[in-house]
Amino acid sequence: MAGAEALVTGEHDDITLLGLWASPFVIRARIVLNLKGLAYNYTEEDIYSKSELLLRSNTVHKKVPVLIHNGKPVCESKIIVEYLDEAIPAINSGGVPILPADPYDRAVARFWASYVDDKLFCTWLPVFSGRTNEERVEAARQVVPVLQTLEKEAFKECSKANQHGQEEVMFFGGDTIDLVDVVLGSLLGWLHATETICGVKVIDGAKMPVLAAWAERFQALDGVKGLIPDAERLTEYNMDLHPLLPTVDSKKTKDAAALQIHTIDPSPGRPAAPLRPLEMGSACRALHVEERTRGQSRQLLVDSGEEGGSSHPVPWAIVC
Ligand SMILES: N[C@@H](CCC(=O)N[C@@H](CS)C(=O)NCC(=O)O)C(=O)O
Repeated sequence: MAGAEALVTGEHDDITLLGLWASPFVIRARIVLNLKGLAYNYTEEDIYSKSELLLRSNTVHKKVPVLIHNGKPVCESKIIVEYLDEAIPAINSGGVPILPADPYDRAVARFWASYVDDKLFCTWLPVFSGRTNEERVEAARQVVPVLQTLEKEAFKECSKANQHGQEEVMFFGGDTIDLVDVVLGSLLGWLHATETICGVKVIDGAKMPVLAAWAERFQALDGVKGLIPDAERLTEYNMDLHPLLPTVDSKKTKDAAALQIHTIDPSPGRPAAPLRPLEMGSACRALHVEERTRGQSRQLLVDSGEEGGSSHPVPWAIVC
């Protein structure tokens, strides 16, 4: 069985990862590939113009990462991590198992890995997509107690720090890294970038000494170094994707003349047409403008800011 042999040695494995440099989900798959010393082809996807390969490899979600192992796609980052662990065991001295050997320890690791995705990531997400700085700051503040739970409960439980009686345990996996290290570690770039995005330091050594020290150790690992994007690059990417919406204060919005909105036809040679005027009623508190890029087309979403109010997607517009 040539296939089974290939799985054991890894020598004949053909591994491709479809990814996106800024994606924590992709980063976790890359960390595991690196830690296991596996050679793989990496293809950077444009998520606004997805490749045929991505579309046919992840027909359900059409998201990255997708691992393609000997022609067979595996989707969803935590499933990819577990798959790599099971299908391609440690193949050299640097290759470590990511899932704990004991079934109960595995269940505990899976619980906290899900907590990272379901609670930490979801709480943090508005730092990335929030429309105003206030929304971002509020989300960042809410992230802090979630991280404190990871520091106080998950780190102890997973690493068995209390049972071993060790002063300092290295990782969630104890002396080596495990699933929780990988899943949480893949978010470090964005957690650090939170400070440059909205001014809130979420992993603060003074308040979270265990987690801050763990983060330093994790990022310094061979196989992780170089994969966690720096805060400036992530912040720039974030601002391109989700620029903070210009907010026109209520005094100005009452004065319709202060606000002129024009569409600009995307096809060259055609004159800009005026956008139908926004209803600037007394309930109008603010005006939000958001540029969205979807595939080839660009849209400007103009939101009158009314309570439960309407948004007017237009092909392209300027606000002055
Ligand atoms: N639950 C998925 C999440 C993957 C995900 O959200 N990927 C994003 C990049 S960070 C993506 O491909 N987005 C493209 C899209 O939503 O169309 C996983 O763990 O792999």
